[in-house]
Amino acid sequence: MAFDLPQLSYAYDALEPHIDARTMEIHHSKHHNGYTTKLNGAIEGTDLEGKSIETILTELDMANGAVRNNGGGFFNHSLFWETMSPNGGGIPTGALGDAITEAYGSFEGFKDAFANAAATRFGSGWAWLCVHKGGKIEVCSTPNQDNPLMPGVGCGGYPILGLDVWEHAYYLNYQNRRPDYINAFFNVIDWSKVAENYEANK
Ligand code: MN3
Repeated sequence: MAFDLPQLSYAYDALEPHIDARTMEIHHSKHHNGYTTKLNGAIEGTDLEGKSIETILTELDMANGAVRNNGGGFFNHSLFWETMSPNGGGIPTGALGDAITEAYGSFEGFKDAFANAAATRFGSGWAWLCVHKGGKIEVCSTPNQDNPLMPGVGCGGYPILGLDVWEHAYYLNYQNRRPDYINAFFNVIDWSKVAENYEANK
């Protein structure tokens, strides 16, 4: 019962010019594939084998570096790919749109908070939009491949949107200009998928 590298629902060049094809190819076929293979190696023959990735991360022993890094890497990238689309962008509506307005005053207020979380994450990590039980949303960030499902990361709820701010996610196209990459990300966010994640986990 090993984990499989998820296939993308769009081509590597589909998110251009916002995210370039070469970055997408390396990111998915090398980085994400590597996390997947190493996660499978780390859980093989242990009592974690056969559990869902959500259960593995929620119950994680944070001292288990191999599962923390590679289980996080597997989950985080899977969420990342599925919440982007060549037809993305725009502004969320419905219950998710309402929750964003309630928490941040407006979509622009949310965008500023999310972009700030992504820009100020020192070194490598992720920015998140999470939903808490009851429907409240929260923006936060974590280092490395940690994520909000893991215990004690100081960032709670269920992640429904994540932005990878490791240099491997943007360096070929944006070099050191992380804020430009963050801004471009908003053009490819698939808000219908994020809303689906919100409804499923609120
Ligand atoms: Mn990455």
